[in-house]
Amino acid sequence: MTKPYLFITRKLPDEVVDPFREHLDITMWDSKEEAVKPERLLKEAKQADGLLTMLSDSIHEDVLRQAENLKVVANLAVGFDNIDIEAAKKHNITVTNTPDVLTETTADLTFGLLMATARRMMEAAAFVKEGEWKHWSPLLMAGSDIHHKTIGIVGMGRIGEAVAKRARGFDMNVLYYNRTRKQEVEDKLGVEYVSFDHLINKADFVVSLVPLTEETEKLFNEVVFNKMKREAIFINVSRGKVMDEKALFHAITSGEIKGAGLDVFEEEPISATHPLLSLNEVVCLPHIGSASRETRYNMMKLSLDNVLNVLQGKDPSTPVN
Ligand code: 8YV
Repeated sequence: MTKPYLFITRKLPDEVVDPFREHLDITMWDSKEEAVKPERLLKEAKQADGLLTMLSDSIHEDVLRQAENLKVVANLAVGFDNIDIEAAKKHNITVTNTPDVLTETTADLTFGLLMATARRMMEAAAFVKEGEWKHWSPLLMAGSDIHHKTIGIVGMGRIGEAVAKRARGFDMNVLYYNRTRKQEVEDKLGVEYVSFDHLINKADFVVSLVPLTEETEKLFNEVVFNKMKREAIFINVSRGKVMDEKALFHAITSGEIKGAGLDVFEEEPISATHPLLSLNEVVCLPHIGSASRETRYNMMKLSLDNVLNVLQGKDPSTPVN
């Protein structure tokens, strides 16, 4: 009997993929540098039973319509804004994601980025490395305190809750805004539900953890940055398109806010000439929220399990649609 065909849009480690070869005929895109080209992706989608995709693969209606055998798209991410979920439903294609396994790891990175930005760690490390540390002075690389400050979390999902837990460990006052109020999180962690405007006005650290949707696109814009405290630090670990980068650049350079820690950008990857990279007050990371070895292995394993389950007629453990 022929095995179902799975195309994986990046090279994953053989030790993760090989055990699945017993049940699946698997091809992986093998360039380590380049993303799979849309033409190749379409060609594969037309013949595949399953696709294992990354955020940078755009799986839109046009691909799904032509993918006659396709039964499952397993996205190696908790977010799925790269996939047209409505079109997948229409064509009876199951979409899965990787929630839970990346929650704590992404919260670690979020808090680390907040600390690195507030305490100017990247700037200070570069200062030492470049041989600039010639003497001590009272305000050398002085940053902002974190403990006992107010953090405003926009988007109280699983990762939001895990960030709130870390913030409480630092004796921070935690405000949050979410479409729906989370009473159980309030009871458990002593966090306070406020309006978006209140949060923007009061928070010393504004942390974006919202998914990218029509409602959240450019949610953090000129008007919003303008309402933040002058000492506020903006942290974005969700999606670049929820912020207006030009407005952010302007807000920092004109002193409307203090700085930003960014793991995501409007268009990724960014080049070395990106204007935000020229600012000492901004720490930029290459979208590594979930990038610990342990978590990435768990995400890959979960995605492959989801593919196999769907192709064997079983329910995947983390379906989106
Ligand atoms: C991705 C992410 O895992 O899960 C998400 O939604 O943004 C990251 O954790 C990473 O970009 C790989 O696709």
